[in-house]
Amino acid sequence: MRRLLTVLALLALMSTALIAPAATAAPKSNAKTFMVIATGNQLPANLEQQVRSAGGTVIGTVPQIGVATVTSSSPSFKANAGKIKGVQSVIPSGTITMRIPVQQVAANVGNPPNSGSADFLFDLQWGHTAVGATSAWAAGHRGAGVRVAVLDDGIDPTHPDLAPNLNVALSTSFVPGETFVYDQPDVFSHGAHVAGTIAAAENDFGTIGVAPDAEIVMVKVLSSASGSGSFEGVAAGIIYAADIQSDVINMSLGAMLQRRGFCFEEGDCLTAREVAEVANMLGRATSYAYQRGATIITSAGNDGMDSNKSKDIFHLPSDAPHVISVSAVGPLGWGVNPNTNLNVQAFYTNYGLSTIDLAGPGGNVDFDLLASGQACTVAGVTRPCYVFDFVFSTGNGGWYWSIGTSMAAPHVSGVAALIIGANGGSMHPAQVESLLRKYALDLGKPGKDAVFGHGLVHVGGLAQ
Ligand SMILES: [Ca+2]
Ligand SMILES: [Ca+2]
Repeated sequence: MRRLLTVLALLALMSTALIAPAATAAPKSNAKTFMVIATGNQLPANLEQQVRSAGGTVIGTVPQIGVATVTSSSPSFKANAGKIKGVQSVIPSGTITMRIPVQQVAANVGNPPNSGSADFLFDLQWGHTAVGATSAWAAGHRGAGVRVAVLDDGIDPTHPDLAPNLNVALSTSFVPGETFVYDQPDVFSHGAHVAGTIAAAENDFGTIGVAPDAEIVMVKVLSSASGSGSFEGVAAGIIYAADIQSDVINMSLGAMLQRRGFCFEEGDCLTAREVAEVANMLGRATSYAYQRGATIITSAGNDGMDSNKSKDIFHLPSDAPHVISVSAVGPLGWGVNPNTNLNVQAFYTNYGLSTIDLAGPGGNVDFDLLASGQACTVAGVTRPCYVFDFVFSTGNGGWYWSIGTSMAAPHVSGVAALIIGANGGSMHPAQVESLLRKYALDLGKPGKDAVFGHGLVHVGGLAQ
């Protein structure tokens, strides 16, 4: 019963974060925000003036894909703006939770004073063993010359593990009123965790990323406080990342949407046709980035669902074109037995034959171990044993453990950075994906399958 309750508690935690739009929307002012989507990738000439005539004000544009953000308090704005020549649709804008940690545990640990240990916390990072990272490092591949844009909720730019590889000048924010810095007092910066898995520095301190010499650019598209973002903000972030010539774009974020319609946190709802327009807009952004040479890697989501089973649901941005969608695996009891299988399908991961491309280490929960209360000590750190099956990485001013497909995707981004680095720092995304598939370890059913896609991401092929 206790185990069942724990499972239910976790699932409840997930589902409240996931499915329903918040019932208590923010107080409404008269002004509403809209996405104006052009017929093609080009915004109509003198759009600002035409929007003004329709009763609105342009507050932002993504001209590369023909998208503008507009506010208006006129009840007839939507109908009027829809008549502007070259405008395909005018749809309500809003935010939706796209940062979905399944569970996280803070870690008040650090390099013991005078321990003499190099990157002491590396020994908690079983994900590196799963993907074979050290074999690539030994062969000289460390991601040098590779730029990875991390679209997320911000970062701690002063963290000793992150600062060496963070490009502060290029880091930016598409969240109104927030800088690229994680601005909350807690340690749980999702963006810092993801960035550290990709490229925490090897500096005799803390943790190490899969590609410890890669460059990180933080592109904030989710609010640090709420984990919410807008679809046009994500699209703008993708375009920005492409325009600064990012080699890899990591998006450990997303939302499961119903094709027949859904509502934003602010209360405005989209029709089926408008949901399709949102998907179309994100597809324009991912296609733009792909054509400019970015390998795009996203988390498949934590709903524990076979996304091929229901035709009414899909996950964005992982189901957008040219995106590598990553499911999650993890051990069950690594703290008890360091030789345990690291590649068990995670209980929360989404899966689906046509949606999953690769699997990555995202962490798992052994519910029996959790219920037992047993404590383990790994690398001098003592915690309940089940915690060690989580992914350990950097946070805001420290480190923490977390699980989710959000943790799996950055392992793939790190491996992609190693592959691109080994090719001199540049590679066509189709070629990157081809090598990711080639080097992956086939798990489960032989060949491509619904849970692991083409297999568990791995760098073994690079080291040969
Ligand atoms: Ca380090
Ligand atoms: Ca397989």
